[in-house]
Amino acid sequence: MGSGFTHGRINPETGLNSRLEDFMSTLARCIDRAIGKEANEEPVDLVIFGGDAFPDATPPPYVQQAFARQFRRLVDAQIPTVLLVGNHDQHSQGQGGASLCIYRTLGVPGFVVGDTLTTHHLPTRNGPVQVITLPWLTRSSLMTRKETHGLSLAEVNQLLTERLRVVLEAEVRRLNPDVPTILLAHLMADNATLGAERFLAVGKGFTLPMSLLTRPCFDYVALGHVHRHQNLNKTNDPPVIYPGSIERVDFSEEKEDKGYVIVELQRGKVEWEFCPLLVRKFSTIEVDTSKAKDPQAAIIKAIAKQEIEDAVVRLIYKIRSEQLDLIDTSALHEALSSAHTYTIHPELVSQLARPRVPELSASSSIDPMDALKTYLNNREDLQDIADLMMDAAQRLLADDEEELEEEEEEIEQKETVSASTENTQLRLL
Ligand SMILES: [Mn+2]
Repeated sequence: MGSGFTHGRINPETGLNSRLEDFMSTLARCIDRAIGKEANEEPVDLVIFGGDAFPDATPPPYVQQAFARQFRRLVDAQIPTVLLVGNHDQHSQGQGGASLCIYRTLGVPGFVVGDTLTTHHLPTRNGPVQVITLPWLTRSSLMTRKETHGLSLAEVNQLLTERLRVVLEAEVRRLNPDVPTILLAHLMADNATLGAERFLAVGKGFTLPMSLLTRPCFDYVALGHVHRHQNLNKTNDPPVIYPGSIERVDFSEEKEDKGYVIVELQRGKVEWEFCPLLVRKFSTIEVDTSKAKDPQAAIIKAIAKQEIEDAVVRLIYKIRSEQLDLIDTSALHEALSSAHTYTIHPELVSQLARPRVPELSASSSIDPMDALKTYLNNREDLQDIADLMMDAAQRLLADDEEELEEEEEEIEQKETVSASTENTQLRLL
C-alpha cells in the first residue's frame, strides 16, 4: 500500500490518491472474506500475510492507518494473524526494525510479527497450527563480510543457502509431527516467474532452491515477494504458493490476475484455492502510425478498440517527425477521457536512429545483468569488451550491497560492546 501513485489521481472528496483507495478497497475485500462477512461464508481460523505491506519501512501515517484499519477487523473477529516481514518492510536491511513491528510493540491480541526465523505455535478455533516464519534474508543476516570476501554472487548465494538449510533444519526438528504446519517465507525461489519486484530489489536478493521448501514436514508453503500468483510445486505436495500482490503495481503486471488464497489445512492433507479479485484494469495501447496515411485516425481507431473505461491507460504511438503536424493532441485527450488515468507516449521513428532492442522495452521487467547481456548481444562493436563490461556490472551490483553492509557493521560495532563480527551475524534468527 502506498505504491504506484503515479497511476492514480487525487480524489477531491477524500484528498487521497485513487491508487491508495484501490488498494484499500481490495484489502477490505480480502478481510471481508477472512471474517466471513457474507452470509454463505465461514470465518477463517488464521490469516497469514507474506510481507511487503508498504514500499518502505517508513510509510506515511495515513497509509499505515489504512492498513491497520483493515487488519484490526481481524482482532475484533478474534482471528489470529501472522504478519511476515518482507524486504520492503525492513529498515536499512534489517537494522532499524520493520514497519510491521509496531503490532508487537502494541501487543495487538492474536497478532504475531514474523521478523525472525522461528516457529510460532498458534491456537485457532479449530485446533493448533505451527507456522515457521522466514523473513527476507540478506547476505549479512547469515554471513560475515570476511566470509564472503572475494566470492562471486553465485558462491555467496550457495553459502547462504547452506547456512539457511542448517538453521531451518533446527526448526524442523522441533516441530510437532501431529500438528498442521505452514512455512511462511519471504523469498525468491529459483523457479519463480518474475514481475516488477525484480526491479525493486535489484542485486540485493538471493534465490533459494525449491528443495528447501518442498519437504513433507510442511503441509503448506506460503510465499511472499513475487507479485505474480503461482504454484511453484506442480505435484502439490506441498503446494508452494505465491498468492501475488492484491493489486497491480505497474504495467508489467497488466495481464496478471490478482487475488488471495484460501487454504483448507489438515496435517497431511491440504486444499487451496486462488480467489481472484476485481481490480483496477491496466491497459497498454500500442500503435505504429509511421506508415499510416492518416496517423490521427489510426490512433483514434486503436483507442476505440480497447475498453479503457476506468482503466489505467498508456498510449504509445510510433510516428515520423514529418507526421507530427497531423496529430491533434486535444482530440487524443478527448478520446482517452473515460480512462481512470492515462499517459501518452509518442515515439519518433527515424531512419538514423539505432533500432531499439525489443526485449528491453519498458513493458517487460528484466534482471539488470540479463538486460546488459541482451544489450551487448545487439552491439557487435562492443564484443571485444563485452566480458569486461559484464564483470564490471557484476561488481557494481555487489559493491552496492557491500557499502550498505559496511554502514551496518559500523552501527553494529558501536552498539555491541564485545563486537566480535563473527558472532553478530545471526541477528535475524
Ligand atoms: Mn519482497
